[in-house]
Amino acid sequence: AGGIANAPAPFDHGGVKIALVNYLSTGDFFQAYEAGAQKQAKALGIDLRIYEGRQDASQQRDQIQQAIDLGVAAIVVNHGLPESLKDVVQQALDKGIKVVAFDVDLANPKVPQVEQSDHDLASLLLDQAVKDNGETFSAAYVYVPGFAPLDRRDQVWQSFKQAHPGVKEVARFGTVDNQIAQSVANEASAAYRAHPDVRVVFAPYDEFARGAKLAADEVGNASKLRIYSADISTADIEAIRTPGSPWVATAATNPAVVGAVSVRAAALLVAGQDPGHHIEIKPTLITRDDLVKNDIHTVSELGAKFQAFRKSDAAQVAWIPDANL
Ligand code: SR1
Repeated sequence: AGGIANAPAPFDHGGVKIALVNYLSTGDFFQAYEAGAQKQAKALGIDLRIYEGRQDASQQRDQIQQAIDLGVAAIVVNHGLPESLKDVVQQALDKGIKVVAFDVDLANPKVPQVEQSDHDLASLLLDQAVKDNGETFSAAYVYVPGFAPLDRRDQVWQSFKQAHPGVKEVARFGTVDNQIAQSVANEASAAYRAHPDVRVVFAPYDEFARGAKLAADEVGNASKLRIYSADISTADIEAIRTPGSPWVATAATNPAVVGAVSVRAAALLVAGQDPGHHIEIKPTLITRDDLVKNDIHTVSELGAKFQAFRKSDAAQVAWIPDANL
């Protein structure tokens, strides 16, 4: 790949190798994240090596080791289990390789952390849940501990319940076993049958919301439920828009933008520039009413309405070309 005129070294010559090492790769969010990372890499003349994630901590460690051996200039670590990554990431840093983490807290001052402002994301959803359902309702909560974004969203859910004593969490379940949506649907069906009073499902990951919706369709309680999720994809938009769908709102960024930001942060480090330690991409609340009123069917149509779905200023400087997402 060629160099970029007026870019600092080594981007003025091109051919910079960067690795994107994933823990999770399946599902709309992660596919769009990778596509955004790839587009930003192309615009920067970066040779991006993508290592697929199979939710396997030891495989992810091996892949980081492989990236080190390949002599990459930087590694973007996308999700993962901190305890299995910290030492191998330190080995990369010791060799002068730059590291950026998306949604995994490596607790290392040399590793910038990219996140989607998860506290804001959960607050937007829960404020909307109160607007739609009032202060008193029985809720089902979909959660799997150990994932940084889900843990941050969980902190907001715990404080929300304390501040809203009329909200009762009557069921909690969750899994990231493949296929995630179908596995969650199996658990959700059992929960809906055991707790017919559930009116709200807080499912802050789109695969969870898809499962919660599938279960409602199967159990036949969709007309009594409202599901609040995180994330957005074109398939999610169609599921939310379906007449009678219980999935009424989501709080989301464009994952392609998040992927592009992650690569830009790595590029800045490689160029000896500081992207900041905490890099946040702010989410937007999207309700079914917004989608229907504005006749939005795809993520790119969403971008026409909300600027935040087209680009972010995070880790952006003049010499970095637009990713053209
Ligand atoms: C299993 S963690 C899933 C979350 O990671 C990203 O932050 C997405 O927003 C998704 O909800």
